[in-house]
Amino acid sequence: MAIRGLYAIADMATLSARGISLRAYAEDLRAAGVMLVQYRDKDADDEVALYRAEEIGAVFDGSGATLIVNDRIDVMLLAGWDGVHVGQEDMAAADARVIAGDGRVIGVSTHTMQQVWEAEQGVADYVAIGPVFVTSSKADAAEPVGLDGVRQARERTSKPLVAIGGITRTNAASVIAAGADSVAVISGLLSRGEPVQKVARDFLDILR
Ligand code: TZP
Ligand code: MG
Repeated sequence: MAIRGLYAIADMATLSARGISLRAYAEDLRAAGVMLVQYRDKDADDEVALYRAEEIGAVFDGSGATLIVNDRIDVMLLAGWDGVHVGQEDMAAADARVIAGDGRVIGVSTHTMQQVWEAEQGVADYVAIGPVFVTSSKADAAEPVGLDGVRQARERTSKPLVAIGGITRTNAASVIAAGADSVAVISGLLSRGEPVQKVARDFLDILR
């Protein structure tokens, strides 16, 4: 499991709003060499979510990339994906571990230092802290924790630390310098007038 560098999120609501097809987005990420991808889809019913996961899976087949589903452990199992990401209001990481078994990746979202500490004690494989900066990709996002929040989270966990929220090519290096192992990005990969593949390559270069 390599939770480091660019963690590209395929957020279906964001892609739809921008008129980008999921397949085209996934193909761009793969062509750029992205090795860590999350499929996030808050609106799809079960059948559609599984279909979309399989579509992404087909694009990344043979790439060795780590594929993680947001929320839907059933989709992870049925699509044969590598892991699931759960938030504070989702299935507990310990319960996800019972279903997923030891061979899968479980990530957990945190928004406070107390939650980071709890995640450090628990069974999750990595800890996500955020939002780091202001974000418009999550309607119910908590207050940004800033770079200082990343530093404090780093002090509280030895697990791979993923930073999320408002991360761009401009601020990504500062987030890593603050202690994150990986940056999870939705809108920062979608720059009008620039191909996703190019933006993803920029991120990979910055994070190398
Ligand atoms: N959790 C905390 S912030 C966020 C999530 C899912 C959204 C990140 O999106 P963006 O566009 O990279 O700020
Ligand atoms: Mg969730």
